Amino acid sequence: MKAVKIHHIGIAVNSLEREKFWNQFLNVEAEEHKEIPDQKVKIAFLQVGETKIELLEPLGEGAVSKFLEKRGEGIHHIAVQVDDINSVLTRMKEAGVTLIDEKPREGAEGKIAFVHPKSTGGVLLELVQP
Ligand code: CMX
Repeated sequence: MKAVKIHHIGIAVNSLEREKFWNQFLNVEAEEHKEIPDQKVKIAFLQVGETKIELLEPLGEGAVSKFLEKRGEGIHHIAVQVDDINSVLTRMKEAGVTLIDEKPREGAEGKIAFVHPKSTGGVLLELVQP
């Protein structure tokens, strides 16, 4: 198993209107907008080279609304693409890493699992296997 790349960086925003900044100054357009009701977010994906920026606007009370209340807008998570998410999760679990998802679930971009920031040096980590 190997980390393939930074798949995306999630930024919590009060409104997806923030994407205008990326349009205006960096010439990046959102490739897709999506609502993910079970995660209580609306997202915009902006492709920047090999990596995406995922803007996350809360859709009711959930992880992102809580983050915004506590910390304000900012980087919410970093998503690393891996080629074998099950094997990474198994090895992390065996090593006592705090997993939010012990098994992968279906996310916007394929199989995903979150790892708690307390095991990663304060950054919420998302594993993605498209
Ligand atoms: N990044 C870094 N630290 C974070 C954090 C984040 N995104 N969210 C919370 N924390 C910190 C808190 O500030 C807190 O720190 P202190 O103890 O120093 O105060 C600590 O982690 C624990 O916080 P908590 O209040 O116990 O836990 P929360 O209820 O805030 O939940 C988390 C935190 C990460 C477990 C929860 O947000 C979660 O399960 N996230 C995974 C799912 C998710 O984020 N979905 C939204 C995105 C979906 C998508 O991209 O599609």
